[in-house]
Amino acid sequence: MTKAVHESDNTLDVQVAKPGLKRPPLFKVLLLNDDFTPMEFVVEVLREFFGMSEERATQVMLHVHTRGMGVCGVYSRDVAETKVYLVNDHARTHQHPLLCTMEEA
Ligand code: TYC
Repeated sequence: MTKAVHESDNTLDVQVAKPGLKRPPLFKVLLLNDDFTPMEFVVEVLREFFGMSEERATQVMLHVHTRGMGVCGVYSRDVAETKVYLVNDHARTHQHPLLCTMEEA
């Protein structure tokens, strides 16, 4: 509860706080296009880390290839951060420049 005392006229405003239960934010995990990562590697990443079918992974890969970036999925902050870390680590391990990032949905 917030109280504002006005000493000039001895009045008191009282504001009842709203219940503090905001929904936690969601985050989009994004894949960025580049000129070097093989298409087949990107499809494997989408299958392995985002549970996509071959068909869906191919659609998303081609979307990223033609539009520059695309959404792999929407997750809580912790899950999104982990996916970004794992995908970037996997790409680096295989010496591909593929980049994954996240933004609030
Ligand atoms: N543009 C890449 C190529 O022509 C393919 C690619 C697709 C790379 C999606 C990254 O996130 C990406 N080999």
